[in-house]
Amino acid sequence: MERALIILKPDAVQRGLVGPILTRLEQRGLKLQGLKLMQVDEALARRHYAEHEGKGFFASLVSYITSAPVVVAVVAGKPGTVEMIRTMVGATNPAKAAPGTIRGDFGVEVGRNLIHASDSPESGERETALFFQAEELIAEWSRVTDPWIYE
Ligand code: IDP
Ligand code: MG
Repeated sequence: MERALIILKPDAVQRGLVGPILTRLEQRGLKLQGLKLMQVDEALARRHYAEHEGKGFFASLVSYITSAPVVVAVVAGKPGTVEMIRTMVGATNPAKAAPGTIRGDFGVEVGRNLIHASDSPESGERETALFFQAEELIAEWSRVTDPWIYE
């Protein structure tokens, strides 16, 4: 199994898009391992986005992600899942994201792009550990639909 950390950013929560966005991931057949509402503090935001420190948008990114509650989820599937989720999420700038993607269907601006998704299996593990304690996750559970999703 491979997993991604998903953050439904403050704009997604404020706009009432938690359900519609999670529905897309569920409908695809992906399996939840963790899910919670939380407020990200500045320290966590800076660690999560450490790769962007020093860039012009870093301060506004930290301010955006800490501005109101977010919903975080860990979503798992077979190898290739992280890349598949990134395809579902769409380009970083919603104005350039393809229709049918989450950002392409719900957003218009890069500073309000609704969702974070890990960009590699390694990021998925690193980010999951940043946002969830081990006891908050259920890594192995069976679903009656599993054989109807995976051959
Ligand atoms: P990603 O979320 O598609 O992986 P990254 O390049 O990792 O995109 O950037 C992280 C986040 O930083 C983006 O989702 C977006 O919220 C913000 N961001 C990236 N580039 C810009 C920019 O040019 N202006 C404003 N915000 C940006
Ligand atoms: Mg990224």
